[in-house]
Formats: sequence, structure tokens, C-alpha cells
Amino acid sequence: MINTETETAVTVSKKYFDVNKIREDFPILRKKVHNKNLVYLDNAATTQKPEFVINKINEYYTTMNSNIHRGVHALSQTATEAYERARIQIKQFINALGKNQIIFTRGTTEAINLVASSYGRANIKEGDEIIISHMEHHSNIVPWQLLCKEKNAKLRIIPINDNGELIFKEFEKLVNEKTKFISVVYVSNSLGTINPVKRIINYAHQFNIPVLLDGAQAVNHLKVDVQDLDCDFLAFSGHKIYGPTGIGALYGKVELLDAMPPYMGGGDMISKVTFEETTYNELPHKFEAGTPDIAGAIGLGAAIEYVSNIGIENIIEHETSLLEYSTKQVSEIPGLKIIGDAKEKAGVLSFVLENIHPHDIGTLLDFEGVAIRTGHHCTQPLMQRFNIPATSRASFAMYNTKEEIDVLVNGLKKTIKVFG
Ligand code: 7TS
Repeated sequence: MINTETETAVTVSKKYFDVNKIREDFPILRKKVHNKNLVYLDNAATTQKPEFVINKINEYYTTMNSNIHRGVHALSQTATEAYERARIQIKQFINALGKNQIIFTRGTTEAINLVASSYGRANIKEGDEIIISHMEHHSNIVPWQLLCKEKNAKLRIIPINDNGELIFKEFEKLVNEKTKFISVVYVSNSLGTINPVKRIINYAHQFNIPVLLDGAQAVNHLKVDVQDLDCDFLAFSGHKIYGPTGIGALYGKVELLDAMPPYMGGGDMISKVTFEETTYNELPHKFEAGTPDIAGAIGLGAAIEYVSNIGIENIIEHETSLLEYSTKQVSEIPGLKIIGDAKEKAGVLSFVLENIHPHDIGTLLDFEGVAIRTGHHCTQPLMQRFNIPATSRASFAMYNTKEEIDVLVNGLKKTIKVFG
């Protein structure tokens, strides 16, 4: 990956990946849990924050706290510039054409709800069909269910195979003249499967069907380029890419966003208000009613800057090696079954242990300082598909190490001894 012989490679080589150095940037990783070193493997739920991000949020509150877009005074202007700079950072990171295509939301959930409520209510009619997949997070199921209920429309589900991969042929069969929207997860939070979203989008566009990508687990593990993907919408959360909670973004194509009615009414989203009529502000402000999470947006911008400086390619390489190593290590544990062994996978290792409930595994690992997630991961239909109530899930980030995976594996062996 690092080649110092060409000019472009010089930039790459500057981004030399040193996991121990990266770990020093994350203060929480120095923490002890039950007197053990913290081994944080619950990154799909939320990632830890580097000092760079924490400091930017702190700096906002200590030097520029002020409401945005409305003050002529210096503080308000500084805050507005910082907030809008974060929007440009996101635009560049996902390679959007314009910054007006980036709408700040509270996260993936709100971004999907925005599209379902605004685009959905305006465009979905009785008898129409919306396609999602069997591996969606509840955030990409329930908003569409609500819409279907309201409109008397139908939700269609792309089935998956035993490896946890979408069955593309079945997807093709589901698409028909009633299909009016497709919303799929890019990377599954429970399985780690990377879905063939470009193929899905290409196919859908032959029939002029818009596609939303749930990018919650994609932007932190893959190079996401919205122009290359040609997706119509992309939703993601800041807290899963080393940024703060309570902030995320929706990307949308301008022609779609322009035609959509507002999602929420209030300050900042208007152009002119009279009691008779209100006209709306231009994009992206039309969808940003009320005082936003200014510090959060600045924190997310900082997180993206941090990730870009490390280099997403370097992060991918590192996380791929962690996934390979951990898959190999846990495969040798008797009675352990990996749930989700798709050919294309990122960042997530889900498994079940014979005769031991995932919550017991999680509790025992916690005593070893290891934080994993156990449960249905907000993907209950997926659990039903595999006929299990829950899985144990280790999910990786740029700061994790092979030594931490060894701690996980030893913890699992101990758990088996206790319960075996
Ligand atoms: N979509 C996917 C694929 C997710 O993984 C999550 C959160 C969401 C949507 C919702 O994101 P939010 O930031 O709006 O809450 N996933 C998880 C998880 O796997 N464990 O906790 C949260």
C-alpha cells in the first residue's frame, strides 16, 4: 500500500499507520475496567473519540459559543463559519457535488425518517411498494413500515442466504412497476456484510427507482463516494466515525431534495413567514429547523479531518487484518459458530457459542475488561432469519489490535470453562 516512489504515494506515506500512536490519541483507551485494560470492541454501537475531536468541541464552547445564521456579531459569525466548514468537510469526505446536499441530522435514524416522511409522504401512494432487505437495522425498517401503513403501501424484503449475503436474483424479482423506493444497508451492523449497493443502484436506476443507502457502518469502514455510487440518498451517524453523538448527516441528490417538502417546521428553515403563508429557505437549510447541534457538527467535521489524516485506506487495511485474524482465532474455538460469513465483510464479527447465552458471554468478558455487544443489535428480523435470539458481536475500529483480539479469545475460552 505504501509506495514512496511516486508523487501521490508521498501523501500516502505521510499517513503511515501506527496503531500504538493512534491509541494515544484516544484518552478513554487508557481506562481500566474491573482493574483490567479496557478492550473496546463495541465500535459498531459507537466509536471512541480522539482528543482532537474532544478539543474541537471544547474549543467551540470556550471560544465561539453562539447561535448560527442569525447574528451579525463576531461570535455568531465565527460559529456559523465553523458549522458550515463542517458541512464542507462532509461534502469532501463523501465526494458530494455541493455542500447544499449535506443536511445535518441527529444521526442515521433521523436521516432515514426525514426521507421516509418527506419524500415518502409526497411520493408513495396506495399499492406502491418499497424494498428493503432482511438485514436492516430497525432504523431502516420502522420508518418505512410507518409510511406503508399510512399510505396502504407494501414493504418487500430482499432475502439473504445462510452466509448473510443478499440474494441478488431475488432482489431483481422483487422489482416491478409498483416499486417506488429502495432503502438498503451498505454494511450490516450485525453481520458485517458489505452489500453490492452499486449493483443494486444500477439496477434500480434502469427503472428510475431512487435508492437510499444506510451508511451508518459504511463511512467508517469503507471509502464512500456518493457520485461513484450514484445513490440518491445516504444516511450516516457521526458517533460511529469517531465523532460525537447526536449529530449525523443526510446526503441527497439536489433535484430530489429540492422537490421534497420540509420535514420539520421552525426557525432557520424559512424564507418568509406570514400567518397566511410561509416560503421555505434554500437547501440545505430547508431541512434544518431550529438551533442545530452546532458543537456536534464541528466535532463531526473534526472527526472527518482526523480520519482523513490517518487515511481511510490505511484504516481499511488495518481493520481487514483484524477481521481476518479474529475470524481465524475464534474459528478454532469448539462450539463457536460465526453468524455471517459473507465474502465481502467489514469490521464485525458476530457469533454464538453452543449452550451459552450471549448475555452470559458479554458479562464474563466484561470482567476481563472486554466490551462487546450482545443482543439482537436492533436487527430482530435478521435474528429470526438465523433462528437465534441474539449474537455476541465484536466490532473493530482503527485503534484495535491483535493483542486485544487475543484477550477476547482467551476470555471466550474462560467463559466456556465456566459454563462448560
Ligand atoms: N443503521 C445501522 C446499520 C446501524 O448500525 C445503526 C446503529 C443505525 C442505523 C442507527 O444509527 P443511529 O446513530 O441513528 O442510532 N447501530 C447500532 C448497533 O449496531 N449497536 O448500537 C447501535
